[in-house]
Amino acid sequence: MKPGDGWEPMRLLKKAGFTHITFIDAMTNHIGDEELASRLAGLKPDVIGVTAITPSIYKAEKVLGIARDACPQAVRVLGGVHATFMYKQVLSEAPWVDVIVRGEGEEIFTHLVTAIAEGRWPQDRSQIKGLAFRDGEKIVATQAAPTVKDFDAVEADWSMLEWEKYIYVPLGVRVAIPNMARGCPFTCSFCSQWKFWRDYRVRDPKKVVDEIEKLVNEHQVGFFILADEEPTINRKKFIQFCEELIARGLPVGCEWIPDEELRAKPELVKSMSVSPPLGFGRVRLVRIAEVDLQPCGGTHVRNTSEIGAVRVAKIEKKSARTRRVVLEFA
Ligand code: B12
Ligand code: SF4
Repeated sequence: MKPGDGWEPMRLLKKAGFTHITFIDAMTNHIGDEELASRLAGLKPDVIGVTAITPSIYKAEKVLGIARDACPQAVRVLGGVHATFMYKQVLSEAPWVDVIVRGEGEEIFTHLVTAIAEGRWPQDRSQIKGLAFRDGEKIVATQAAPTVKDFDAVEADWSMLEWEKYIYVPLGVRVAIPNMARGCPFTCSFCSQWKFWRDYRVRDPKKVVDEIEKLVNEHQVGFFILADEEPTINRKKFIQFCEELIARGLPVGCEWIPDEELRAKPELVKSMSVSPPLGFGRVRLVRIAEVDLQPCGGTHVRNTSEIGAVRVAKIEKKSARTRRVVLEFA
């Protein structure tokens, strides 16, 4: 797992009173099978949840196989995009998976864990929406659960992470993936995302910036990837998001590095068409708090709020994957 992967459900679980949660990131911590088995046996959990995208599905199935041997009393749950679509195949090839949570995990997982805690598992499982499980030789999928309607309330439980382990290598800073939107208004035939999230929902940009600010202040995160398929589709919200970020008044500072260091770190150059002035022995880098660091020889404000109010004038499509956001003074 990496920051963002599948753990929004944890926050809702805690809210529902299930506070005894342990998060194990076996991938990041290079935890081998034996060590994992002994940690699970020591924890004696009631429920074990694992996430997977397609490339990690066999590993995830194996982890739940280890869980079956290490703590057979626990209910073994698999969630995430692969199992959601491929539940028949997964339950056939890994019959030790007790149940699959299909789609958004927050509410379904809370209903499932509540049923387990109240002793209603497995007899009530067919009443819980959004599940798939084996019933003898049959594979049963219950009715699809509704999507999460109060998307603004969705915020990951970032306190569960050992932050020093989640580094965006090119910049050497901590990385997080806040959720800005779910779904997509388009329906490209090759894409799973609109089908997975179903309703297209965008969070209140102010709340996303609040979350980013908290991640910067509380966990010293320096790099963000927005979990959002196409942030510029909802222009109004994306513009609000940019304006809100600017309005937070993040400090702007300067640092100097030798020319050789910049040559060794080409990733610091973000604007392909403007190369930084080399040949003077050292290059000035401009740092905007933990948000940005790049070479620039021009004049700068000390704080983004000194710029005053700005608005996004237009968003130009420069290529299939690149947008230019043009700002102007309000
Ligand atoms: C940001 C991102 C990245 C980032 C960070 C990845 C990371 N590991 O965090 C980067 C750029 C590194 C990346 C890389 C890759 N990515 Co990517 N990525 C995304 C993106 C845009 C957002 C991920 C996210 O944070 N989503 C928000 C979280 C909350 O969603 P979620 O994890 O699915 O969890 C929800 C449910 O699935 C469920 N759930 C999930 N797990 C569990 C577990 C339990 C027990 C329960 C109950 C519920 C549950 O509940 C959650 C809340 O509702 C998604 C698309 C998307 N919008 O999700 C693609 C996506 C996950 N990536 C995808 C792919 C293919 C990859 C790569 C394999 C690409 C490649 N060829 O290299 C690599 C794999 C890297 C890796 N080892 O993880 C695909 C996976 C498709 C598939 N068939 O599985 C996706 C879905 C995009 C797509 N449609 O193509 N990715
Ligand atoms: S996320 Fe991208 S590829 Fe998928 S439906 Fe939307 S526009 Fe198409």
